[in-house]
Amino acid sequence: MSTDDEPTKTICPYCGVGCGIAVQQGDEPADVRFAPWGDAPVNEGRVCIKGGAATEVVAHEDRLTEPQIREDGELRAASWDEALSRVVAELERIRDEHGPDGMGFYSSSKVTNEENYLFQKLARRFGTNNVDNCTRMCHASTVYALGESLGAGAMTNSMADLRDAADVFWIQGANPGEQHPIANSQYFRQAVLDGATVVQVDPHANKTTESFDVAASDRHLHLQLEPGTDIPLLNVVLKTVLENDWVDEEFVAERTEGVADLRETLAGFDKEAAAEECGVPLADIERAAEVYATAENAAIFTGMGMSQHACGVDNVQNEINLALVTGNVGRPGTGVNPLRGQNNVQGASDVGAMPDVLPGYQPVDDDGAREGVEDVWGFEVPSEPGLTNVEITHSIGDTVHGLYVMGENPVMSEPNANRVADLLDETEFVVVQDIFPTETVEYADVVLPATSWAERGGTVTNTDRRVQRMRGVEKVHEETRHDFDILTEVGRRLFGADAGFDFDGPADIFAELREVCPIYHGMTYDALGEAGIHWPCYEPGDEGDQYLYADSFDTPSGLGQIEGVRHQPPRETPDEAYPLILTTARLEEHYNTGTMSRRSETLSRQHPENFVDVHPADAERYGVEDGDSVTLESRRGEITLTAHVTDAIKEGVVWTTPHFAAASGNVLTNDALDERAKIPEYKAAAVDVTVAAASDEAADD
Ligand SMILES: Nc1nc2c(c(=O)[nH]1)N[C@H]1C(S)=C(S)[C@@H](COP(=O)(O)OP(=O)(O)OC[C@H]3O[C@@H](n4cnc5c(=O)[nH]c(N)nc54)[C@H](O)[C@@H]3O)O[C@H]1N2
Ligand SMILES: Nc1nc2c(c(=O)[nH]1)N[C@H]1C(S)=C(S)[C@@H](COP(=O)(O)OP(=O)(O)OC[C@H]3O[C@@H](n4cnc5c(=O)[nH]c(N)nc54)[C@H](O)[C@@H]3O)O[C@H]1N2
Ligand code: SF4
Ligand SMILES: [Mo]
Repeated sequence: MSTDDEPTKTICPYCGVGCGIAVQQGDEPADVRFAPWGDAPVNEGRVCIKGGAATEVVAHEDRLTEPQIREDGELRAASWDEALSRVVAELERIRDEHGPDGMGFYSSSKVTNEENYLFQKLARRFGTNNVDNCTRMCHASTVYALGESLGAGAMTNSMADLRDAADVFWIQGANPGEQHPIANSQYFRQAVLDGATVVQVDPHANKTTESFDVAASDRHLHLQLEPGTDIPLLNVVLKTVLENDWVDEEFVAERTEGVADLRETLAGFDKEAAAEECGVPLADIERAAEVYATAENAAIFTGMGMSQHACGVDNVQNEINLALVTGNVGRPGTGVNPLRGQNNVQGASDVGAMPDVLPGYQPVDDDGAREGVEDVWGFEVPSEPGLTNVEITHSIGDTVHGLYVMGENPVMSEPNANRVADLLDETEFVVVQDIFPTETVEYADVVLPATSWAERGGTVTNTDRRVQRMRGVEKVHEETRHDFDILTEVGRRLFGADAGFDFDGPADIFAELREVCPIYHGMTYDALGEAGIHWPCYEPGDEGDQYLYADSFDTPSGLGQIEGVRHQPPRETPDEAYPLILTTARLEEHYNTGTMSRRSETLSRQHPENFVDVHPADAERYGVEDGDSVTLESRRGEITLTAHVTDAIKEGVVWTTPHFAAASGNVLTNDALDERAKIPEYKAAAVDVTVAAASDEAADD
């Protein structure tokens, strides 16, 4: 390809906003540069710092460039034939010795719909439903609550209608200013400039706070609560709504059920005591309740601060309660809106890379649904739901003995990382298919090098359900293979030719995918064009609604489900030995386990290493000064990192990130799971802080 060629239009590999960007390849394949895509549908040419820097990692010197096999403890280069033969032999051995449920398959929100589709089909053809993707660690609880109470585990509204119609943004446990920057700047900020009010519920001040000037404005509010107290906070809000007759009685009567249960739950509820538990003045919560409940259109954004708790489902249920009692669902500018994480987390789930559902969220234990899919696939699908990804890890050595890890880095992303490392060490066989030598690769028996996001085509689905096409430039490294090529080859070797893995690229795979995935059925690969199509798209020409539930909910009764919930403290709370609450969250310039962002010069400049935010009062209590090297210790391990003393964080709470291998936040986190959604409690653990070494400056004083 020469420099005269038109840039290749594709989709940003980072977050779920789904911005269009273009890639320009020079005469050398490794010369891969960013180019703007001016009329891209979601972002119209604008990108955040990550989108602009995305091409920096494509030809990075650390890329995995050839297959590897572990021999005498060391990884060595191997041919594709040798590596794939080993994978197939080990998978067959594990199936013979332990049965098909002896394998766990981690799928990836970083790869396309077609690749996720192939991967879950491979797991199911192998005979197991033990297949999951990172949505489990992310919005599993949100998806569960929204699915049960409204109908679909997705945003109720779209970025565009929220921009045009919302009068209030209630942002709880989400930081769109850093995690979904273009949604924030191009959509939500417009509404705020037009007069919308922001209520932010977060223990930490961040760029969302800054971008709306929340602290300085009389209009906006920041409720800086203690982590894990979102249920009592929302119960104060709900009780205030009930007391003041801010209930939308007509909506509640016609469109919901369960309000009596909510009234009963809140009957003896003590607002004063609850506010104290949250660490937020009661008057502030009451004012926030009034702002939300008296607005014409009020929208809720919900993020990891809500979902990543052992009570994650109930956290989100309480937001649903608030939206339903005030009639804030089913119109533009309202609803309960999870901004999805990775660029294809929505799609990975849509196409069935989950242990309990087939493509299109058809339950695996529904005989009719299974038969429909089996007719197309030509093999029997196991009828029992499989294990979720964290459950797979926790079952290693018990029922699970082998792992196929595609585009995930569980050694860093799962909670209680030291335990995860020990378990992976015990696993009989691990194959990792990635683009970089991740921390998980250190436990791999076979490493399969994939091409990166910029080098291949396929489709991805963004946070407001828009299915868009990615397009690839020429491969940078000859020996790498596209994930879809690797998977079709593994499928053919495991199950033979004509066993359902003979595909000729993404368009061919998409054609089968739409046969078994009703919500994608009306789309064709060609019809997606440059604008993409929103699901649900049952028949050609359908275009998914901008907002859901205008007339009814997709629940068995057609009514929205209200259900009172009570405070459940985090599984681990502070005590004398571990007196502080740790929460972990993200930075704008880094991305998840950092495999890509740490390798980008532009992105790693701002925060080259991990740090912990400590409140000035806690700093004084524990003798910590800004810049000190401190040790954070939990019951599960310890890390050493730099202290930032700042009142951006609530007193009694410390805040760090999961982005850095050298001081990985997940060494400390608790692996307690929400019972229903199985999401881990990344957002609350008890820790202790001690000074490891004073900063130079402090030492000089
Ligand atoms: N720059 C960047 N963008 C990303 C990512 C990234 O790593 N970097 N990751 C992507 C992914 S996979 C995801 S899922 C999304 C996540 O996007 P968000 O949902 O915004 O995720 P976080 O930053 O983890 O957490 C959001 C906020 O929750 C707050 N919080 C912590 N504990 C609590 C609590 O108990 N209650 C409340 N109310 N708030 C709490 C944190 O202080 C933080 O400000 O971002 C996506 N976009
Ligand atoms: N403490 C704490 N831990 C957390 C969170 C938190 O808030 N706090 N958040 C959780 C959340 S929301 C999420 S989503 C998870 C994310 O957990 P993971 O999905 O494990 O983390 P990523 O760093 O996104 O890993 C993606 C992997 O895909 C690889 N990759 C990129 N492109 C390709 C490709 O084209 N092909 C292949 N085969 N591989 C590719 C990358 O190199 C990387 O290794 O982390 C969770 N962990
Ligand atoms: S907002 Fe998300 S999709 Fe858009 S450029 Fe930034 S990281 Fe990429
Ligand atoms: Mo995520």
